[in-house]
Amino acid sequence: RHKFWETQPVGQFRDAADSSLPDGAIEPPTPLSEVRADPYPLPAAFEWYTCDLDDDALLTDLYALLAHNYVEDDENMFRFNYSPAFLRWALRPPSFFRAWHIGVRARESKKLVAFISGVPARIRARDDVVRMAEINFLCVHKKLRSKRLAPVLIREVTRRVHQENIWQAAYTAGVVLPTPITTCRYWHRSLNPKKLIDVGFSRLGPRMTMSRTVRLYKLPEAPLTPGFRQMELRDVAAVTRLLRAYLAKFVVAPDFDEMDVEHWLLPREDVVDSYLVESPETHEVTDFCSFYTLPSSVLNNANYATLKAAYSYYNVSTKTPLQQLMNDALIVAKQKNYDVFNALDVMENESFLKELKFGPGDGQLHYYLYNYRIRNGIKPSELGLVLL
Ligand code: NHW
Ligand code: EN5
Repeated sequence: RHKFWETQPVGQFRDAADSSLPDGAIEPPTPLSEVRADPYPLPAAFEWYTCDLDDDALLTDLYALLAHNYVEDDENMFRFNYSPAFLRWALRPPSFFRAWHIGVRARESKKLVAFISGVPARIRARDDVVRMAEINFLCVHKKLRSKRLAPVLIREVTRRVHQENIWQAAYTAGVVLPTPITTCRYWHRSLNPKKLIDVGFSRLGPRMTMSRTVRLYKLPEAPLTPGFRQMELRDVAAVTRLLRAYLAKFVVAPDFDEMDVEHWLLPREDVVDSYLVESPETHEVTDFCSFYTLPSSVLNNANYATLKAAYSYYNVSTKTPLQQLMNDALIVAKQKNYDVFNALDVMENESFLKELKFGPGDGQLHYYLYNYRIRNGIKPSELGLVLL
């Protein structure tokens, strides 16, 4: 059934019941001298192209490839529209490898027709901190689908990751592959219900009028928690301490240091937003919340071209109840003109979703590890990892 995935060191559906297999690597590393030295062959009309994200022309081409060919919902009403600034941020964390930004171009026209990327990360599974690649932005142009190009891209990124002596990877997908470590649900909190209904993102509930719906989702003008403010560079050490202590509670989570926190969580306009609570008395940083910005193109709508969505990222509460903290996140997202606030049922998110009027979406997100087995998988609430 899975001609490609059956050949890969991933949990196989047929082994799912076998709890005698140990946690950890499925196959051992091979000596670097045995890692294939040259790129996998592509069909003759195409060539590999290592992307330079400093190059504005390349970035524009990558943006356009994804804006027209990347992920859509199951009814093809919306398509992710990652901004150029977001792509630069997502692909250039501390110690990134340029060789892991892999394009495929048409030899003749030089048009970018496919892409896959990896970035390095330390990810902890139980008590094992593992150097991994986070794989994302796998995309094949719509006109080149179902020609088995994706397996070539995946093998090539695997080879380039192996060349850095890294043997594990983490990735998410909306489709079921062998074998998820866990399956999460998307939840959505309307901020601009009228627009969401107009574009078909949500529906008017039974026995609900538009004005009742608008009232239902109304939020205060400004955050309510005293000491709630944007994160700044001077907060990196305190946020790192808070986040490390919090992520230690989960079975699978990133192992962030201060450099990671500075990159992934320091606010960048229209890319990532982070807020914290600084105690007005002690000036201690006690709570933290963040979201990233990922608009979707609205396909085939006469009135609107894009939906502005915020996605819950990492949140930590020690003094302010998580529900109150996330209510403030909703308030600032509304102030900043987002149409919807999305969250997965990971970490402790279940504790605020219903209370804050999030509703379950029709999309799921499956989490995967490559060459790493976790017996019997984990629950979404045991997962402390959010990929972009
Ligand atoms: S998930 C988003 C993926 N992208 C999209 O959905 C964009 C729209 N779709 C497309 O561009 C986030 C194409 O449909 C794609 C497939 C390119 C998805 N992951 O070329 P063929 C990520 O980026 C398998 C993995 O004919 P296609 C994470 C499929 O099961 N595999 O199909 C990426 C089949 O294999 P099988 C996927 O439609 C993680 C084969 O591809 C997949 O023209 C990558 C068919 O290939 C997916 N999302 O192109 C893995 N979708 O065995 C990283 C389909 O079933 C692994 N397939 O026959 C780790 C690597 C690093 C290791 C380092 C140690
Ligand atoms: C790799 N990083 O399906 C990501 N989104 O629910 C790749 N549904 O937006 C994998 N279908 O439920 C991504 N509205 C996998 C997700 C792909 C995109 C996707 C879903 C997630 C989504 C919306 C729109 C559905 C349109 C028709 C949805 C209902 C919202 C409603 C608001 C009010 C309260 C109840 C829920």
